[in-house]
This record gives sequence, C-alpha cells and structure tokens, in this order.
Amino acid sequence: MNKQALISITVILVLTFAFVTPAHASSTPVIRPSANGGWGILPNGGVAVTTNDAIGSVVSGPGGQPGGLLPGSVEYHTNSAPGGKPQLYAPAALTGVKFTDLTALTYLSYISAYANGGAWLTHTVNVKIDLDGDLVGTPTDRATMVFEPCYTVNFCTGPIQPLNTWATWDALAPGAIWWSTASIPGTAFVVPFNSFAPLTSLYTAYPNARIVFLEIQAGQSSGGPPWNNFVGNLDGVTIGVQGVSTTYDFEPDLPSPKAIKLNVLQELQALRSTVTNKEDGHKLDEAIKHLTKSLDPDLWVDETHLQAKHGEKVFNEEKDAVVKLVELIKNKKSTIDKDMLQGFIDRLVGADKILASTAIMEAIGAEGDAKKIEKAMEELIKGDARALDKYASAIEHYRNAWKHALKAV
Ligand SMILES: [Ca+2]
Repeated sequence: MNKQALISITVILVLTFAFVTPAHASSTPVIRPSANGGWGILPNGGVAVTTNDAIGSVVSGPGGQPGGLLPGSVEYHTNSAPGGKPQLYAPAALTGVKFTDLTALTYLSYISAYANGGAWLTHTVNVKIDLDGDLVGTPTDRATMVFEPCYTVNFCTGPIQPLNTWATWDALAPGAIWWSTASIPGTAFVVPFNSFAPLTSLYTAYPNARIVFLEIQAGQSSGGPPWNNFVGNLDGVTIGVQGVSTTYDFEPDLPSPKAIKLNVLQELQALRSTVTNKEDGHKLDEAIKHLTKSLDPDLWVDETHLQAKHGEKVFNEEKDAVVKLVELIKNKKSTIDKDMLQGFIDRLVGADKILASTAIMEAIGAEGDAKKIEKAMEELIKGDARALDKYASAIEHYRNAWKHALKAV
C-alpha cells in the first residue's frame, strides 16, 4: 500500500472527527476542488478579462511543506504580458468578522520562478474591510489592507525566500507591515503608498471594522512587469478568529475508487496482450476476470459508492483478483515485472480503503449509530495494518468496515 495514500486517507478521517470535536480545538481540514469548504480560485478578482493569461489551480505538489501538510497546493502562474492576478478567496463565512477578532493569519509560500520584476514578490494577502463595521459600503468606508511579506522582511530590496523552499508568513506578527489601497483618516495608512505600517493605528481608530473578504493573490491587474512569469505555490493558510485557528491544507481531488480499479483493469489487459508464457497468461486472465466482476455496474451507485445489497461483491471479487496477482509475484518462473504487479495490488487495496472510509465519513456526517461506526473504524484500522503485506485480509477488513458503516445509518 502506498504510504502517502494511507496517510492522506487517515488525515481525512482524523479531520472528520475534528469537525465533531468541540469548537475550541484547532483543526486542519483538507480543501479539495470537489469539497472546497467555500474556498475558491478566481483568475482576476472575478472580473472577466479576456486577455488575462494568469492562472491559479490546485496541483499535486511540490511537497515538503512543514507542519505535516499534504504535498498538494494552490499554484499560480502569472505568465507574460498582459498579466493578471489569480486569487484564492477565503470562505464567505469570514465576511462580517471583526478585523480585531482575526487572531491568526499565516500562510506558506513557495516560489519556483521569481517574477521578472523582483525576487521579493510573493503571495500577498488582501483583506477588504468596512471601516465602521456596518458592512454597508460607501466610497469612504472601505479599504483593502494589503500584506506583502517583503515590506516586513527587507522593504523589497532583495530575495525574501530561496527558490524551491517553503517560507511561512505571519501577517499578524507584531511589526508585520501592511499598506492600504485607500487613505484611512486617523491612521498611518495614506495613499499614495508612502505609509507602510503595522495594523496598530487602524485597530485603535476603527475597532469596529469588519472583514468584507479575504484573499491571497499574486500578480496585478495591468500587464507585464513587475509580476510577469512568477510561478509560486500557496498552502497551509491558517485563519484564527477569537483564538480558534483553522489551517487549510489544499489538495487536488483524489481519483475515485471506480476510476482506480478501471485504470488497473485497462493496464492489466494491456499487459496481458504482451504475455506469451502460458501460466502467466492464465493467472492474468483470472485476475482480469475477477476485477471485471468487481466493476459490474449493477454493484455500483456512483464513482465512490456501492449498492448496499450486493456491494460487498466488489470487495470479494477484488480479493480474488489480488490473490492471483500475489501468486504471480511469488512464482519464481514468472517473467512479469514484480514491481508492476505490486503497483496494481497497492492501487486496488487503496481503492477499497477509499470505499470503506467514504462510507465511514458519511456515517459520521449523518450522526449514525456510534457503536457501529466504532466497529467500522476498528475494521478500517485492521485493514490498514494488513495493507502492507496481507492484501487479501486487508480487503476483507475494508469490506467489513464498509458493511458496518452502512449499517450505522
Ligand atoms: Ca497541501
């Protein structure tokens, strides 16, 4: 079983429990395009710009994030002129939060290509605020507060982070420097941008200011320099409100269990067409036969859900297919690449784990029978323990976990 897959699914489950624990606990939800928790990426502040060639997307790397985060992230490319600014928007639930109640705002940035105009340019936080806090916008009542890390580090005179390493930025650290898009009377923030300051004077003058939106961007509306050709990633955005912190871990969508199985089936069929050894061919035929039965459309509801009545056949047929693949690996006379066979097994066992853990997460979400959910979790853990070398047994435990989870709701 692929270790990363194990970890990622375990994290999903831990997260699910985090949601049902008391609100004072900090949590690290995984944000995926299909389950984004209200996060979104816009190419240019939501404004249709037909010439915009800057993009933001969720990618599977680059990895190496500190703090145990998963390797995926949000990646921005500002490309060449005419430029643009991809933006990652925080959930709308943040709208209306008092700015002084924002107790944490940190994020990780990673640059793989410096912007042409300066090695100090990196992901920037914009917080639009309503100064009197009534959330009714008037031209003199709104400002966008901007945290650009370089003003705090070296006033944008040189690189602030090496290429291809993660850096952590704390926008609310004492002394963190901000600027504002509009002059704010009674504060240190004056336009044009000749006043770069900590937020202190704003907090004092406008204690009731509230957040309209928060986003993290790279690039600018106009084309070309200085932001052209920046490539950088963003992950681990931590937002704290009144001391309750949430770290958002950005990840791409996982392939569905059905897609994983179908891909393995297609690869097995391609492999079979190259095999001439009679015994190898026979074993592969058997594996293909059982895997095909595991993919019988009558057993599936959708890409990640099985029919309650006969869904367990998906696991049982899968197990028979895996047993044949294990026999091929153990057969010293077999000429089939053993690493390839191991890869098939790991992916199939991993797909069964996703089926089981999806059912468990949904049972938890539906506040199903706690004892049955507990049994399902025990089976899932047993499956994990065997997924490294006792594959058939692992699949049986995942099947049992799936059955208990279904009975819980
Ligand atoms: Ca991540």
